[in-house]
Amino acid sequence: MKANWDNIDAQITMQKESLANFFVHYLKFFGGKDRYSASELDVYNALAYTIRDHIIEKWLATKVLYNKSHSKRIYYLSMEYLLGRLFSNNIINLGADKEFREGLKKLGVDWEDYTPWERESALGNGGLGRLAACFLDSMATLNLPAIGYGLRYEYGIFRQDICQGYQVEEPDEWLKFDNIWEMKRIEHTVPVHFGGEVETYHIDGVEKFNWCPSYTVLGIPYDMPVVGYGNNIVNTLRLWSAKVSEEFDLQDFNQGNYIDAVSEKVEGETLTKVLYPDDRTESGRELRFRQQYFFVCCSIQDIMRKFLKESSDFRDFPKKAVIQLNDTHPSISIAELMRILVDEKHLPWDVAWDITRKSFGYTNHTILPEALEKWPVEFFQRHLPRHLQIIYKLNQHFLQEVSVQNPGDNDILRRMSLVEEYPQKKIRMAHLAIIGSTSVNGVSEIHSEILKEQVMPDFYNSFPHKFNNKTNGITPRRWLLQANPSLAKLITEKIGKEWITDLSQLKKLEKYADDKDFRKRFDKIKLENKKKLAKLIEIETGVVVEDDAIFDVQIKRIHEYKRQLMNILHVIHLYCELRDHKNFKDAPQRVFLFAGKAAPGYYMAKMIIKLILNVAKVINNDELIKDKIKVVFIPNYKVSLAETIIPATDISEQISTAGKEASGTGNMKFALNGALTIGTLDGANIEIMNEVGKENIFTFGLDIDEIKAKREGNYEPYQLYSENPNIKKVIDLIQSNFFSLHEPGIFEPICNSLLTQDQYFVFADFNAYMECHEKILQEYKNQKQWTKKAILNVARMGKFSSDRTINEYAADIWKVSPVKPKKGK
Ligand code: T68
Repeated sequence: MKANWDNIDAQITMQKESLANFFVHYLKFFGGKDRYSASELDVYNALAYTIRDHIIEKWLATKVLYNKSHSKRIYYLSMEYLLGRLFSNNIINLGADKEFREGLKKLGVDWEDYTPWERESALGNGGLGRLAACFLDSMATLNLPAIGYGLRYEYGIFRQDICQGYQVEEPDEWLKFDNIWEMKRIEHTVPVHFGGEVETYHIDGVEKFNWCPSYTVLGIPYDMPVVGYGNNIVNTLRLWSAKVSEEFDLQDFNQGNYIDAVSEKVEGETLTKVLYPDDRTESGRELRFRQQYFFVCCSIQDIMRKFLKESSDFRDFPKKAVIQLNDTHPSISIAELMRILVDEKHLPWDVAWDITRKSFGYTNHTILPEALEKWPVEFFQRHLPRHLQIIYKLNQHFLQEVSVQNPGDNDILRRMSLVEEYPQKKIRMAHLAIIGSTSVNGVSEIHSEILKEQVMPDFYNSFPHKFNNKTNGITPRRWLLQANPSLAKLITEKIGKEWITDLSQLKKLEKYADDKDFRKRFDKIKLENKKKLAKLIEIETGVVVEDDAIFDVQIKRIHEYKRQLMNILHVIHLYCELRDHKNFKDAPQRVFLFAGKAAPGYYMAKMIIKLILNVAKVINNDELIKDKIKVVFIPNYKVSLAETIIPATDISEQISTAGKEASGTGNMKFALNGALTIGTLDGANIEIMNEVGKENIFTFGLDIDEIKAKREGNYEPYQLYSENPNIKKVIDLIQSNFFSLHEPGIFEPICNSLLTQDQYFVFADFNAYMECHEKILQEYKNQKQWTKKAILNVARMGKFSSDRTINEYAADIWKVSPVKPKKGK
């Protein structure tokens, strides 16, 4: 009998009346549970499956819509996605919030009670991974035909435990229970080859290459839906998982080589076991290199498969596909696409190169030299011998062009080469990404300028047209609508709900900054959010803080350039002042809140955590200061924690050494939720200042030119220490073991590094930072003015929606327009 697809395709619409039935169905027949046996996790699962059904209808329809449109596709390649929890986000984006609540009412189930049961997806380190997640949300919301590609790490970023004040890393077993938001797509499994050697042969006198790899791993895709806000669009995030092919094993098994076969299998499957927890510092590990190729090879095959459904003429490829590289991590794609076009599709080299260059865009996220990826040539020789040949040939052609343009200048050849010769022969992945892309962008105005002027000036001179800026943004759906529902409601009540998809609408709030009643409600919401945070702090750390304290917050990866150290030194300074002058008056309590993970191998960062925790212990228990300061370090920073902390914050610490933070996106989330920023003139802080107005942000410290001058002059931190009594007092106190009575000397490396090098100019900016905080405290006393400023911050954050960012990528780089269903369909 022939299936009747018209009937099968008929949509099962999820009415609020039927929701309860779906839920009960899942709980009973899928979960096998009833009122006696169902746990909270079972209820969560049944709720999530119910929502998933709703999503799948739209997912299928979106695929049909895109296929019919024959539009060019956007392929976003990122080794990291920090999605956070998806349950609430999906419900909100579907617009099913109210239906779901009402539909389940008769069962007495409130879905919001079950959100903590979802295991958070944390397949990323920090800003770069979270940006990718915001971009997915915006691309879906803007009807852009985009697919995100990534890796399905079995273990995401480690869980951070604190043991006697030290960070301890524990595995993040996020897949331990069912992952309801993924669907295995076994039919799209692809092979990935490694190792072996390259044979040369000739056809009609033309030299050809045949890569004979030594082993093969399979890439199995798992698809996750990306729900657009209120537009019935559901895009796809495809994550690859590694598995060793069975036929391959069998050969070895049959030869009696059981142990080797099994260890090879384990070896192959370790490829996607774990996310590398090092952000910004390249650990240069071979497994990471293989992970990158595995990722790229799976994704490019999938992209090719999709392309071939549309056309068989590869010259059309750039018209049908654009591949955006999220940092250099997936940049081997450029060599991989060349290999496919030249070796497998037998296109002439120049034609292949033309296609390749037109198809890629590259986003740079950092200028820290230690984060610019370079892979040893021997890794290529061992695992990707053909790719190495291709890179050498690309380099040869490229350097020929450079030398034509710069006759006699050997130095420029050395600087621009894809190959670094000394001290070890390495491939410079950023150079490959630049020559292989149509567009190279930075993530804030200042960062894009630094990229052109200081990091890649030779490339900028050769290809000025490629370089551009795309200032980062954040999704207002997660970072306001979901994280701060009361504020979102107040805003909607005043200006309507258009701001959710057009954040520039927030401008209309400006007039309410002078409205007493509005300010009162705004303050009340902040206070409620603070109460929630105070509870969380007590649960997580045991520290009791006052609900109406000033919450001063620095939450982000722990890194010297981000200067958590300057923050805690300043806290120690305030503590000394309080002890010395006992000037408590009726000053409000100040809570200095920190959270963030340190890379497991980053000793200094770990010691900074230890210092914060030790200082917290002393200050929080010192009765002499009458609880005027509390210091809190909340362990295991993650997206869901940020969602509680940010809406409760008064002061957002964005204090990196000028020139070091490419953009920052936390800064945007705080300001959008009405926190005032204390920040350096770095990354997106500068653009935030330009939007909110100088009078509504607290900036301080050396700017990039001044930092540069200091670095080039002879900066002597020791002199600053001996001349500045505030700095001296703080450092002497640490060195006296006041905060480390039981572990004397443990903070010597920190003090030493500051006194002898102070690479990130903590001492140089200390006074300015201190004075800025004094100003903040004065201004906080005038609550009316403060709230006014906070409201103006919210009102002027329109620019920092990731919708704006993605619209710019789509228009300037990708040349892709939204795909909308035809009216009446
Ligand atoms: C961040 N970079 C930037 N890198 O530091 C931040 N690196 O200023 C910016 O806002 C953000 O990117 C988004 O553009 C990172 O987060 C990494 O996480 C990373 C991970 C692995 C290797 C290198």
